[in-house]
Amino acid sequence: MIELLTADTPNGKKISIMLEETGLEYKVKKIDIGKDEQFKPYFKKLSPFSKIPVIIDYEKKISLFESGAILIYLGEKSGKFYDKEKRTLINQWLMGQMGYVGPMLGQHHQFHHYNPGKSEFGEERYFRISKRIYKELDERLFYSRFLAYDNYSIADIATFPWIARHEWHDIGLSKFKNLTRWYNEISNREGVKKGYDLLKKGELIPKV
Ligand SMILES: N[C@@H](CCC(=O)N[C@@H](CS)C(=O)NCC(=O)O)C(=O)O
Repeated sequence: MIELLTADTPNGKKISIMLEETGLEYKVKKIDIGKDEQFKPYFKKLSPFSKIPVIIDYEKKISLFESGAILIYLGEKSGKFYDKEKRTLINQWLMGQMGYVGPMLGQHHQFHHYNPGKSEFGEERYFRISKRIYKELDERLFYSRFLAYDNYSIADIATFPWIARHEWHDIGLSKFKNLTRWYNEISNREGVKKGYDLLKKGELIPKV
C-alpha cells in the first residue's frame, strides 16, 4: 500500500495519475496547503522543503518527496512508463518539466491568474515564457508522438497536469495542433481521468 500525501495541484495530480495508471494500490491523504499544513513538523520530516507531493511506501518502509523522484520510483517499482532502454531520453523531458515547464507555468499562474494587475513585469515575463513553452512542446510533438519518444512515459505524466491548466494560461491551446493532439490522447486515458480527480470531487479534465 502506498499513501499519497498531496493537494489538488498539477504537482499533486502527477502522482495520482501515475498511481492510477500503474494500478498500484494507494490511498490519498489531503494536505491543506492553504492552511499551512505543509509546515507541520510531521510533514516537514517527510518533505524538507514543506512541499507536496510525498509518498510513503509501506511495503518498502520508505517515504519520498519531489514529484520527479516519485515518478521515477513508481516507474521502477511498477515496471511501467519508464522503459529501461529509454531512460536517457525520458530523463531529459522529465527534468525539463521539473526545472522549466512546471516552475515557469507556475509563475504564470501566480501573476496572470491569481494576482493580475500587481506586477506588469511579472505578468509579461511569465506570459511570454509560457507562450514559448507551448511553442517548444508543440515543436517537439510534431516530431514525436509523446515527449520523450514514441511511447507514453513519466515525462508525459509529469507535463500533462500543467497543460491541463490551459484555461488559466490564456494562450489558446487549440492553436498548437501537435500539443492539442497529445493533450487529447492523454485526456482520454482512463487512469488519467481517475488520477486527475484525485479528491474524488467529480473533477473533469478541461477540454480544448
Ligand atoms: N519541485 C517540487 C515542487 C512541489 C510544489 O511546488 N508543491 C507546491 C504545491 S504544487 C507546494 O507544496 N506548495 C506549498 C508551499 O510551498 O508552501 C515537486 O515537483 O514535487
